[in-house]
Amino acid sequence: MTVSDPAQSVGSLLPAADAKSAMGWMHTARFLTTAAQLHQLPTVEVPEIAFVGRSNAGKSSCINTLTQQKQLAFASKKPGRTQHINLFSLGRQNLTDAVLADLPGYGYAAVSRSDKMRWQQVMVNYLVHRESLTGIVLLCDPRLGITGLDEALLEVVRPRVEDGLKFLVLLTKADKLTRAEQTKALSIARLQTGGGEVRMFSALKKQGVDEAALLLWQWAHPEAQAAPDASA
Ligand SMILES: Nc1nc2c(ncn2[C@@H]2O[C@H](COP(=O)(O)OP(=O)(O)O)[C@@H](O)[C@H]2O)c(=O)[nH]1
Ligand SMILES: [Mg+2]
Repeated sequence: MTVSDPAQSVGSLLPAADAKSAMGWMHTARFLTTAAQLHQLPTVEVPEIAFVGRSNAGKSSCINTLTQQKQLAFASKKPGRTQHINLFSLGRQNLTDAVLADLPGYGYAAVSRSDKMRWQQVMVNYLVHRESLTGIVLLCDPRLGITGLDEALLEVVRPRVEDGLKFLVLLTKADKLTRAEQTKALSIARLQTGGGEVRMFSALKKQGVDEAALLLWQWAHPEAQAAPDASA
């Protein structure tokens, strides 16, 4: 199975999206497939954006909020899929123009050491070798900050980020922090990620949702950014 690039048929001069159309685009997300290993994933010829983070960081809530669909991350919770890479297609039917990848959360204490090692290997394999991988969204609970496991993941993807892989850190559950705590959490995370893109996000209060959707749309449609701004 191959998900091919619709760019040829759509044409390359896409108008730049606003937050509303980016949210509409996110809402088109639908389950594509699930796999336990990198080699079982279909070849994807459109940009693929992976969501990663510690278990309980708020990844499912974030994906549900961004796609405005309760049942989507539920697909990842089906028995047998919790340790799988789950792919979701984005774009109008038959015009898939991006894929979201939901990677299992790491750092869950109640998992055996051998399961952790096996999963780490799948994750590293995916992050290092997945050809269609265009961007990564790392979700962190700001009350924990960027932990050792998150840093290990950052280390794994560093060469690809230096090579142009897009990267966004979302500090989740912003509603649990005061304004001052949010500002502080942002500065610390920016320092820890070497000045990378870091934003606050709350699934509960819908904070940072439009901004994240717009950024992901731009990652998936780099050709649109280069197009002249009609409103200028
Ligand atoms: N207050 C608050 N709680 C959240 C938010 N996002 C997730 N949570 C809670 O954090 C816990 C873990 O969320 P979940 O999305 O399942 O995390 P995952 O394990 O990373 O997929 C759940 O109890 C959620 O209700 C948020 O924006 N605000
Ligand atoms: Mg989850």
